[in-house]
Amino acid sequence: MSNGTIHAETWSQVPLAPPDSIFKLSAAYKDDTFPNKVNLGVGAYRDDDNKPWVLPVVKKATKILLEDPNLDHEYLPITGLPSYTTAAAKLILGEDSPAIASGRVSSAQTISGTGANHLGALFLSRFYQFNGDKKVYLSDPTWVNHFAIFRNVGIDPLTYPYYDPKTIGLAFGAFLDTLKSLPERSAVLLHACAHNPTGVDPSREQWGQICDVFLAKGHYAFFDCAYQGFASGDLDNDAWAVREFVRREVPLLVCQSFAKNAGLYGERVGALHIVAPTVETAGRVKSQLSVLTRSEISNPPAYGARIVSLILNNPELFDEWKRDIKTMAGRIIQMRKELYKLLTEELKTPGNWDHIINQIGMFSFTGISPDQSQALVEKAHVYLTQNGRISMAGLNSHNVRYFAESLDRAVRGDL
Ligand code: PLA
Repeated sequence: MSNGTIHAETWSQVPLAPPDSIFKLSAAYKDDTFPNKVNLGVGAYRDDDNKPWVLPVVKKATKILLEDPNLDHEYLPITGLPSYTTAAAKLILGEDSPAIASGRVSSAQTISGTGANHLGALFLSRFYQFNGDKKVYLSDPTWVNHFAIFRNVGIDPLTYPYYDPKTIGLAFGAFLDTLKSLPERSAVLLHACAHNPTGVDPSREQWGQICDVFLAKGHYAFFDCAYQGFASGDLDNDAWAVREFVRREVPLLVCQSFAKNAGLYGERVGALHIVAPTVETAGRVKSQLSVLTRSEISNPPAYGARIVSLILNNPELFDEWKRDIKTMAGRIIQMRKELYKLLTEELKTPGNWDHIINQIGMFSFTGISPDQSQALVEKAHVYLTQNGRISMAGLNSHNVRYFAESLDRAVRGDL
């Protein structure tokens, strides 16, 4: 039965969605013909010539992989490449992790960090014994996609105070008080390191106090770790909070991504690790991760996981990778220093800019207003998210001065 009217009305009720707040910036930047345009939107590493950087260790691993006579294109197991997930768990939880030693970690390979967040959220939605309605508490602010990821699986995302605009730092007192006031056994998302978008992380002492509250209230820690290595340049350092929570036996899971630290953005290499209280529980958890994965993606993509597996399981490649990470983290730290110097010493931009050097990781939360951000995009061809977040990796020795001058003018209202 063909009916033109019905056909024309199909999907007529679908509302037009706005473009993605982060990826729309990459598209606009690409289309912009202004020679001095600057892309500080998406958190993707660029070298000093503004080029995507294929890590030398990734090039080596790729060569090994392609020359392997046994390479085939079969399906991976449903929960992923075992040599990858096992090594990935060790990378985040630690070589000597008590949870790994006692067989209490259930790991599944995921479609990068986003897939790990999704699978973790889906697992919680199905199996977590929520204290009342399904809710998760996210830092205010957080990676904007967290909201949609939890809503997609029927978990209501709420926020806890995290960032204090007055100090451009952590709102630690309010954060801790809120954790204490939440219902027992609340699910709380924590950024493992290099908080996105603020670049503000708790100190070790503060993490200790956060952990105390999690234990006292029986909260569930949903760790998102998309930037291991990017905060300090050291993989172990950046995993400290997660390992401390595991050591103190807070119930938790970790979402892991190799997009940033291995520069494998498009390969979508990630993992979800759920730390269970017993080996027996871990087995049941893993069986359900398998069922969920099977119905959603059947089994994960092989290529990126094979590359990361080669790097993690070969001591020489692993050492080389650590050097590559230091190169990336080091360049970002250098850019922080240069930007800070330009704003404070040369341009004498009004305001305090200490946060530029105090914040860590891929991003800086500049503290400028949405209007000032908008002016930078529209008038200076500097692309950044409306909340004033800049991806430090988009700055380099050639454009940092142009950016500093544009920011200075935006702050003075001269753009
Ligand atoms: N978690 C956090 C906190 C992130 O910032 C990102 C990526 C992810 C997870 C997911 O990354 P993946 O799926 O690529 O592993 N955030 C980026 C990109 C870099 C994005 O928005 O997807 C960002 O610019 O915020």
